[in-house]
Amino acid sequence: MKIGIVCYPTFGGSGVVATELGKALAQKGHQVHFITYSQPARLDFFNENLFYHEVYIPDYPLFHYPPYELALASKMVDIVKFEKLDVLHVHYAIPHASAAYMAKQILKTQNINIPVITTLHGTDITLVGKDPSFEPVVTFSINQSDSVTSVSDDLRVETYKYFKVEKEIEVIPNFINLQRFRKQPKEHFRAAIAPFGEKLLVHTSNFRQVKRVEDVIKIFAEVRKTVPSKLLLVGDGPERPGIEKLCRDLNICQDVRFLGKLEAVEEVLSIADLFLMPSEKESFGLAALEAMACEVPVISSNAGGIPELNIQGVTGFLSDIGDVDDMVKNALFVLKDENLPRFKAATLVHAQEFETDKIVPLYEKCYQRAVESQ
Ligand code: GMT
Repeated sequence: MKIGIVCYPTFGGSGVVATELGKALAQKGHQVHFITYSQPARLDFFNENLFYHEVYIPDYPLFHYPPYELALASKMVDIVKFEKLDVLHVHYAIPHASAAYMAKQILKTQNINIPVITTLHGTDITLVGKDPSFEPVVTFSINQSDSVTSVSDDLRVETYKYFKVEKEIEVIPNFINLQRFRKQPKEHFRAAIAPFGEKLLVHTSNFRQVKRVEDVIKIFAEVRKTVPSKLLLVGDGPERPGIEKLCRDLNICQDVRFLGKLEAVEEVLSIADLFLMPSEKESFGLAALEAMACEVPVISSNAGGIPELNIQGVTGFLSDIGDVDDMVKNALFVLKDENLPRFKAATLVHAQEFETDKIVPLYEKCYQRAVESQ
């Protein structure tokens, strides 16, 4: 098939999932066309089936807000026509689903029928989407999509709760490339970071409020009182200055390393003993799946779709949002030498259920159905 993929080309979860999906589809012989405003972060190699079309947004002094959605819709029209695409798959409802609707209507006037698949990723529903400034457009464009998928059952339920959606939403969970995300022999790295055999705790995120990075620090500050340990923080974002200050106030800076936006996160995960995800909201929790694939147990909140991924007492533990004491208790339990190997082994077994080869065919079937029903 010839598939157009629209996404945010950043390190954010939705962009990562869309890019990994495109790469997996290209490997299976489909022709995949990315339509984005810059090169997707993980699309940094050559493959004969992968194409990248940049959305150019003209600047004009009149535009206080450059009309990205219009430029995107125009680009979709152009690429669908010129490349003869079979299907358009847009990731993240705002503004991709509404831009796709506009493109579809324009193409209809030229007797071209293109099915649109919208994948909901989380914040497009639970945070920004339900804001009254966007809600009517989000509801409309979800209902106008030919197929709608969500990355967890919780997100599907939330979507029905907040929007008058008449469409059936198919749950297709996120997936993981186990060739890339696997425990690698990086003991030299571990020896450098934790020379006295300290345990390594890791958190990766975009350091936005919703991730509750403050809880990560509070959990770590308690854990290190009992278990000699270090904390590695991967990623960057608006909360970072406050988090750095908190580390200073708690006098734990010597045991906390800010690694910034690392591309090879699997190398850090390879030496980790515990992954912390105390998020306020999380439709799926892709970062936790990446950790599990590298055999790292997860201490998380029970927000959103996390319980569909992190299995209580098996791959880690879940606590109520903000219940730092419970997370500390659970972390100390998992980190015990007699418990850790069992949890590590279980995470890998569970991550295998989300392997690329098991999930990508679900998208292929979805495309096929959408094309056939045109
Ligand atoms: O978590 C973020 O802030 C980024 C966000 C995004 O839209 O890129 O991630 C969302 O989509 C990911 C991929 O499907 C999910 O794994 C994340 O759980 C989800 N984030 C939230 O729901 C807060």
